[in-house]
Amino acid sequence: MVELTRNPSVLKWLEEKLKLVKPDRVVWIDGSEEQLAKLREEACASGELHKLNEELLPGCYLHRTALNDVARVEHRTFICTPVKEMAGPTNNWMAPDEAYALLEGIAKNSYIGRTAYVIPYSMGPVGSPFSKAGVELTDSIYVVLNMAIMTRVGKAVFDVLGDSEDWVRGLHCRCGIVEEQRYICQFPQDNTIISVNSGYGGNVLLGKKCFALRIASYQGWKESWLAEHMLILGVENPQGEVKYICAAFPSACGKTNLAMLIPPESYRKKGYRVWCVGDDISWIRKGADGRLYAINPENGFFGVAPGTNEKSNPNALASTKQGTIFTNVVLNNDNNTVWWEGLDKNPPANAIDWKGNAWDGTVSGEKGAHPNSRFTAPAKNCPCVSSEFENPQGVPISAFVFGGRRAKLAPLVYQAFDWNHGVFVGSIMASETTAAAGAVGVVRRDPMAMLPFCGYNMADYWQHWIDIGATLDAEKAPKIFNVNWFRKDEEGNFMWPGFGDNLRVLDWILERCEGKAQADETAIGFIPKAEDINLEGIENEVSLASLKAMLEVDSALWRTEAEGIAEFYARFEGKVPSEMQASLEMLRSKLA
Ligand code: GTP
Ligand code: SPV
Ligand code: MN
Repeated sequence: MVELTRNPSVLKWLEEKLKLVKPDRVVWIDGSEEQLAKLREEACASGELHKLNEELLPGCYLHRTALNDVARVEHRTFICTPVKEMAGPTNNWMAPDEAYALLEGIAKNSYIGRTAYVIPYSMGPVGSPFSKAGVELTDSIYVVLNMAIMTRVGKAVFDVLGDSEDWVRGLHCRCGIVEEQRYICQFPQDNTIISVNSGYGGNVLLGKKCFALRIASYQGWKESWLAEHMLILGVENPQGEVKYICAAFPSACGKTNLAMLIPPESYRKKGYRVWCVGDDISWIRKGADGRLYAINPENGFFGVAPGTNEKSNPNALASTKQGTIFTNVVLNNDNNTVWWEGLDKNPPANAIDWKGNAWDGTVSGEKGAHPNSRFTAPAKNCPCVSSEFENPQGVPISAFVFGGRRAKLAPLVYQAFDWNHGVFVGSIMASETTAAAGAVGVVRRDPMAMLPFCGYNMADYWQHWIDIGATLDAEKAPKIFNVNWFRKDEEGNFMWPGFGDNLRVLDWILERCEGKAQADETAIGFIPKAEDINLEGIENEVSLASLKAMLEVDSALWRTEAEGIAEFYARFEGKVPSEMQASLEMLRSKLA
């Protein structure tokens, strides 16, 4: 085996892990196209991947997971800190000793007859001051090929790491994909992740949720930065100035869509453009000029396929036209391409569904693609990828936007009174759950869209947000907002057209950041005057009356909500920062 590094901590860890899992052979991933091409071929030969039509989808592949392994498993995801209180009431917790014993027992000998792949990867541009290195040991070619799209992989990562011990250890073992033995464990104190018995996305691409959010949020707490479940986009105005926004929405609630939005025609004509820096994760630090800067630690998009189409998100669709791995979508046998619900109105008749069964989309009552089926696409494919995508210093952030799926209650948009109130606004996020986390449509609290991803006690995390704010000059601190694209009318229809039209709301947000647009002060925050949301071109779709209804603050509903928030805060047993308790009391008294 050709080792790619002499870093003693890497070699020692690998020796230990390889002794445990006992592979037949070890392959170091050097990041070369030649090596990846060989692995793709091997995966096709074994059936792990299916090669798609080279003319229509060059370099693209389809993969189907096991039927029991189609999404993250939050109930089997653990934060393993020395004491339970460090993980907090919103995380599953296991004592580190117990977790190591349990998982090493499962991992033991699990690579026998298989190949071990050693993946050195960087979250963030290699060598950026924001970036961090990881090594993932896996027995899955699918993981190698996905990591090669989602992160920067190869020898350069080791060259920058040198002999440092500051890298994240990640062990992934497919084992038998046994649901009852599936564990996704994070050990923040040890920079370590162990994932067993899964082959699905967020459970096994360890650079993503396990490292870039759970471990990184803990590192950020210790090192004074933030790791967030946020997209990053740039809005370019007709004068050519670009302002950047970070937005946190729960899984499958519109980050990829917003990050790549195409401005409505009236905006396009004026010269507005939107640039995508990231669609899922932000790492945020204070820059030398006192502003907050963000990078996207990833290098690709692991996006929700269903609903992605030429109208909803043409940029995402374009991103999947080459070098993409599709997971759990429909295979169209007629032309060896892929299909999913919401791609177009012509489901293939001669097809294979995500379960691997023959499927006729013209008659079948069942869905052909899994609701959480995904594409893994290189960021460089995206037609609107930002010129700042590789900028090692990141981009300066003007606004933070929080948002969830709320059929009622949350208005289309509102602005927090100040930073600390903004932390409160983020903390009270709630959303109807989606297929990304299993059960669909239940309202649950999801503070900052980080409920499944915060690697330590969420009360400490809120305090960390407040502490970061305290280091910022008020005029340099990003302004904080909340949006809700998902409000429904009495008949259950979405009231707001969403997608590209969301730029109309971002427009108001950026005007507020510049101190331009007007607003009304309400109990929950600043609400736009309906006339200030630009409806040019959609006047027939959205009436002023309907817009006013979307901006309404229903005091009775909010009073109930405030009690729900108080109950949620009570779970933290006195640890919720006093600034947030004060915001809750202020809300209650304003609503009374
Ligand atoms: P993760 O990758 O799971 O973190 O999710 P994401 O937040 O990137 O989700 P994505 O953008 O893929 O959202 C997918 C779902 O949100 C699809 O069902 C879309 O149809 C829906 N969606 C996105 N934007 C809008 C919108 O503006 N309005 C409405 N009504 N639905 C939207
Ligand atoms: C999410 O669920 O928020 C995702 C997909 O972005 S996964 O990588 O599977 O977590
Ligand atoms: Mn996500």
